[in-house]
Amino acid sequence: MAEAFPNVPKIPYEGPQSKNPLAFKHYLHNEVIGGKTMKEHLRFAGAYWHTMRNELSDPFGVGTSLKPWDDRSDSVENAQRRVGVFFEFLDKMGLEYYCFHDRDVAPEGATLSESNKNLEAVVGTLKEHQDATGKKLLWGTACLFIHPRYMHGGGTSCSSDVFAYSAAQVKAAMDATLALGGEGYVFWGGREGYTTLLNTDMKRELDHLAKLLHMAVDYAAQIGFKGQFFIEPKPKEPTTHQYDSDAAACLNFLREYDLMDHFQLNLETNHATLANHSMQHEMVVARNAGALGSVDANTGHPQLGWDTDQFPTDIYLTTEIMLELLKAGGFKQGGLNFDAKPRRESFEPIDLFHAHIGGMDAFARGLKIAHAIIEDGRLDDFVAKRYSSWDSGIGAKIESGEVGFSELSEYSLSNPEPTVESGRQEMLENLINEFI
Ligand code: XUL
Ligand code: CO
Repeated sequence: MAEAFPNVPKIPYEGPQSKNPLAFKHYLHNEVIGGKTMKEHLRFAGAYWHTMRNELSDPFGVGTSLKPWDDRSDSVENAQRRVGVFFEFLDKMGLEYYCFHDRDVAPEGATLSESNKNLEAVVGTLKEHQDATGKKLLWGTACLFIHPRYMHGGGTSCSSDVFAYSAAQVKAAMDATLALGGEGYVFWGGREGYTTLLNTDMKRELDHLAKLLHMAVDYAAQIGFKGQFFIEPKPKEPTTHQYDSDAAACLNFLREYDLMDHFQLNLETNHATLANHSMQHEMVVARNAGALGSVDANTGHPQLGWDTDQFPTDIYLTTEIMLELLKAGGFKQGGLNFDAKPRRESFEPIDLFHAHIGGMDAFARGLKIAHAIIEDGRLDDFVAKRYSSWDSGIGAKIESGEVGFSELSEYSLSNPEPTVESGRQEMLENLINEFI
């Protein structure tokens, strides 16, 4: 097949002085930072749905994206041709991993059995390209939100037939993920939420969602799928309220339904923003629960209140993400998946390259800066010192459970008024800026 991007070379590293828009300025895949290469730390993945399938439409206008290789038909041949283009893209970008939904890679057929056959055919093509290039599948997932049958949800639909269909679709997507050696499998609750409580039995819907996840865990054991399951929190869009609204809500759900041993979180920056949290907040919540699994790397726009899925370019953001990730010991089966699309006005194939270069460079800088901040030690020392009253004396007794209200009343009555120290937020913000 002729190249889809004949004018784009394999993106080289040229360093910070380079003015070449098709070169990395900071991402040098084999540069070692703290004992691991950048590639090993960052585990970048390309998102099939945005890169190959996003037409860049918005509610007021049709798609603008130019994809000369795509005949826009729903044929399996067209789907298979896209795979070749995608792997050329991954190769030229130096992306080691990719992620997909079943329906991005293969067309939905007239029946479930036709859809399954289409998926199997395209999985065969994906496998051939993986084998030929060494690229790997980070995670797979099932699209339980586009087709009208899922208007009331998949696992949380009011219809038990739709639940059954969802299970069938997840089964096929898990089979595909296993066949491709996927390192993970994601559940993003596409329409698992409600539009109005007037027609909703929330308890029943949540019970059913948990059933679907338990079935997935059982099926993984049955087929020998060793990948990590992830839940991806998001508070709204498309529904008014999504049950997996943020990291804390997901963790509560996983604990309530005895799923903590089987799931970690796949956190997405734009979803954190929609939940009125910072991404760092979501990362800390997940890390504290030992459930920081994977990251969908993107960002929203401060003036737009929706899921704009922009490429991450903010160095403060990538630094915060990498700080939390390094503290969590890095990725195991997760990675940094660019769940992001160029703007509608950036409609040419070359824009896909600029977008990913920017995101990868921003994370390379975030990694270097976060590593330097940790090595420097002043930030961690400050926090440790701030809590040092808990390391001995009365603090240690409280933490170990040796004392209760009576002892603490006695203690406070016999001691002077407590003194407290400044939180030094501004000093710490300046400290971070020393490294940016
Ligand atoms: C939607 C979203 C999804 C998931 C996978 O906002 O982030 O693309 O990442 O279903
Ligand atoms: Co996502």
